[in-house]
Amino acid sequence: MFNDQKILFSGMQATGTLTLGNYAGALKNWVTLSDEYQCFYSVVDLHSITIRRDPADLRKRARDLLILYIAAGLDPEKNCIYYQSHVSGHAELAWILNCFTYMGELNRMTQFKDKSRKHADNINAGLFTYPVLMAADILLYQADVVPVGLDQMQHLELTRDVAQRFNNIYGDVFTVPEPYVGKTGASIKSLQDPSKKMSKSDENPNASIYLMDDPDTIIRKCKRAVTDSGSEILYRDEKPGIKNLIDIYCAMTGKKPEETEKEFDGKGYGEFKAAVGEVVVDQLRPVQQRFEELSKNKDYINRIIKENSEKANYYASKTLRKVQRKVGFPDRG
Ligand code: ATP
Ligand code: LTN
Repeated sequence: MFNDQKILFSGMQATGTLTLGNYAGALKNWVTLSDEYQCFYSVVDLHSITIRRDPADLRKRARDLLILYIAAGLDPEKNCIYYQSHVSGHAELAWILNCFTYMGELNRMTQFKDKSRKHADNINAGLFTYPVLMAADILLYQADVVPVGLDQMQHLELTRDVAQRFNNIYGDVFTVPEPYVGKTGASIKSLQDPSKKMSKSDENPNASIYLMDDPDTIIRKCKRAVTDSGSEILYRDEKPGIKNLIDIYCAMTGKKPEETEKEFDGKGYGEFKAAVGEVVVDQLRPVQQRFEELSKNKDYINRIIKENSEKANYYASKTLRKVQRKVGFPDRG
């Protein structure tokens, strides 16, 4: 499509304030991957309205998220950073793919089951077909790889199945994407309950470190993180609290768990927790500073939004036109 680089697509919802889990498990890897791939990173706002949102709040969070992508180190001149709602092809392709996805497949999606339990008063059709929109996001850009957390793997499998099904009928229309699960930081857990993942929608603010938390708050949250009985810094499944803190430390420093165990051999939980807090503060400081600067630079951000949405629309419509032709819609002359 562009040069000989492979294509990568990923996206995040602007549903809350990003956590360290989102950063370590997604954003940080995105930055590394952006050297190797031609990347599309979307703020997936169409997905966001599957749950009722306050409009002003959604608009603000979506813009902050887009700025955060850049603040985290993604070059917006090189990567296509854009709002999903600015490219109508996502919704158009999603409709077509809806007609190639079975109810039975969607019924099996665990995220749908979880979210319908959580939002029992608003189990809308969008929530049900959410994975089809996600498939459209990916297939629209003919993505070769999709970095996702393990929680999204089922959706990616569905995307592959739908792409293959479509290709079997109409010939090679879609690239069948491969998942990419990062080596480090695959799953950061809640600081208050290490059996759950750290999540931006967690109601307990002490459970998550937010990317915009100030240093004192970060240090305090790390100190208060639940730990296990015993006193040694060991990377063991039986010690999920300490294991999680080691994962955080490793994600921030690039060190391995064994190295971390050695580094803190003979030291106590208190000292280790303080060290975790410090490395998180050090990592997040430049991101926070850049976010503040970029947020003030409205003209620059507006230009990025405009240019990148044009770029995304260009590539999206190429695929969309092809798909429309294949299924039998009339030519546009
Ligand atoms: P929500 O609470 O709204 O479901 P979330 O915090 O779980 O949000 P998502 O929007 O589902 O986050 O995910 C955005 C990206 O961050 C995905 O790639 C996901 O895999 C990754 N991610 C989310 N939470 C974690 C985590 N705790 N550890 C590692 N990666 C994570
Ligand atoms: N469902 C994903 C966000 C998402 C996505 C995508 C990720 C929407 N479309 C396409 C990768 C590729 C989530 O909630 N993390």
